[in-house]
Amino acid sequence: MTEHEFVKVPVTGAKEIKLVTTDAKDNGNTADHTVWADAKLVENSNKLTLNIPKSVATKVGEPINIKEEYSAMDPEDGDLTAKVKVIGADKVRFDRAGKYEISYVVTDNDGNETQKTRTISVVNMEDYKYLSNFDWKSTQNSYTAPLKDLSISAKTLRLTDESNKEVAYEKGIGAHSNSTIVYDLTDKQSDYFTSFVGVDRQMYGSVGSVIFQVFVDGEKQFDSGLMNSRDPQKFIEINISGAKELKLVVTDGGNGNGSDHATWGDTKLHYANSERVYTNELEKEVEEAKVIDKEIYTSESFNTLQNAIAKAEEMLANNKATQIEVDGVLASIIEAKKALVEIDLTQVIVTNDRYLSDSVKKTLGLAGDITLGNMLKLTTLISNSGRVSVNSHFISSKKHELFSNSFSLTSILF
Ligand SMILES: [Ca+2]
Ligand SMILES: [Ca+2]
Repeated sequence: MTEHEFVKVPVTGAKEIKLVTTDAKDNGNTADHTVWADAKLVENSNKLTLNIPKSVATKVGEPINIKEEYSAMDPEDGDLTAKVKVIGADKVRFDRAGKYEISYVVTDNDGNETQKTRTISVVNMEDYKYLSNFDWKSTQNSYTAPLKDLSISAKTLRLTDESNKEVAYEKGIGAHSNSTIVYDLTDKQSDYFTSFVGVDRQMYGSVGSVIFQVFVDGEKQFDSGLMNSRDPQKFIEINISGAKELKLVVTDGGNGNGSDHATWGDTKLHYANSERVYTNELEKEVEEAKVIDKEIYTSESFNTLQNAIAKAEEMLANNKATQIEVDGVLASIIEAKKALVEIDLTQVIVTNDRYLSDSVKKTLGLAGDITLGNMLKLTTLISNSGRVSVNSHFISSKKHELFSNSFSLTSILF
């Protein structure tokens, strides 16, 4: 060997590597200065770094951009971002509550697959659990411990509304400044926290004055400012998707804790409910399918649609179907609609009864042949002799015969 050569040898799983240089047989070892240049062990690792966006939550009807940035960097192959496959992003529906998973999958040049998943939670705010149904993790109180579902004076939780009227809440927390209540959110699968807050109505007109604060994972997400005893309640709504800890704080507002009855009213954790079943699309489709004109389609194709409609109506009436079942029937109606076969209305009607034929033409004002379409327009036909009388109901009840290729008008009418 006279020139340099690049050598690449797989050593996966090997225990020993031995580098050998010989004298290339016959000419001895004179001047055999050999060099292993830039010798290195390259790791074909699966230590790829895949960065994906965080799981997020939004409300039904409030779409968010889910095509956020992601990246894939492999120690050996470099930037593999272009090879990342995003799966499930097209299945996210912002018009339906649910938890939608988006997976990011990338395979490096050595075949190592890396996958990460995040969840898009779409929340109907009517899906909630009351916070007071859970135990808090800890409380710190300078005066007295908080109460679940009662004001701090052990009465109904009450606040003051915008028009200065009393509002009562069955659920919530009664606290007294200074108060800190901590909840562990890791087992609660919630996406939004909501609550009304204010000085309890019990202390209306008193010196009671407090400040409410909400911390999510140690970060302050809400501050009520100073609330006096006559102030109307304030509403809190915080996105807590993916959060681990919720901390509810009441301070004394700087004037001491006298009369500081602080009420957290109607305090809720809202979640993305995958069990919620949406039937609005099915209802709309059934409504539209029911007014389809049966006259212009073959009985067979029209009956298929009728069966799908009947199944849908049964499903809508019993109210027990899952979303998958509802969507299945919806698909079958859409399919049946597409598969409707139109009757050939240009088909010419044949009759040997000249008299009858003339009567039909006269009634419809026709000059040429009588077509099936003409017949379906026929609402009344009375021959001059008075022996023929037919209406559209009769015609449609005879559709099978009308549709067959070998009928004659007389066979229908007599
Ligand atoms: Ca690699
Ligand atoms: Ca105070």
